[in-house]
Amino acid sequence: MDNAKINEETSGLPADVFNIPEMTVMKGDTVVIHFYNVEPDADGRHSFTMPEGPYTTTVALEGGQNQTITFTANQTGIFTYICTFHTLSMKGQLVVALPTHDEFRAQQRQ
Ligand SMILES: [Cu+2]
Repeated sequence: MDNAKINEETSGLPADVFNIPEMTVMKGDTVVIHFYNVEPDADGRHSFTMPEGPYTTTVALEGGQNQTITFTANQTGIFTYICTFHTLSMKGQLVVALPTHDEFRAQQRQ
């Protein structure tokens, strides 16, 4: 549902940031992250890394590559994601919230 694109060409953001620094999903959601490394050179590496918790993962890409990361958000909480190559500037948070009653009912109907 969310793009964790790094797109310094069009976003106007300084280099080496996630252009989505916070993602909020509901418990039970299937989370699909389209991770693009838009660096022009292959050696401009970035990763999408969740270093701990139930969604621990790391995907490292060279410039120009992209990869889709999919998981089920079955535990609530706030989980940090980083780029292991730029730990100071590339950080974000995944918020997994409890659905409201109406959202829960909508989920059950899917
Ligand atoms: Cu990076």
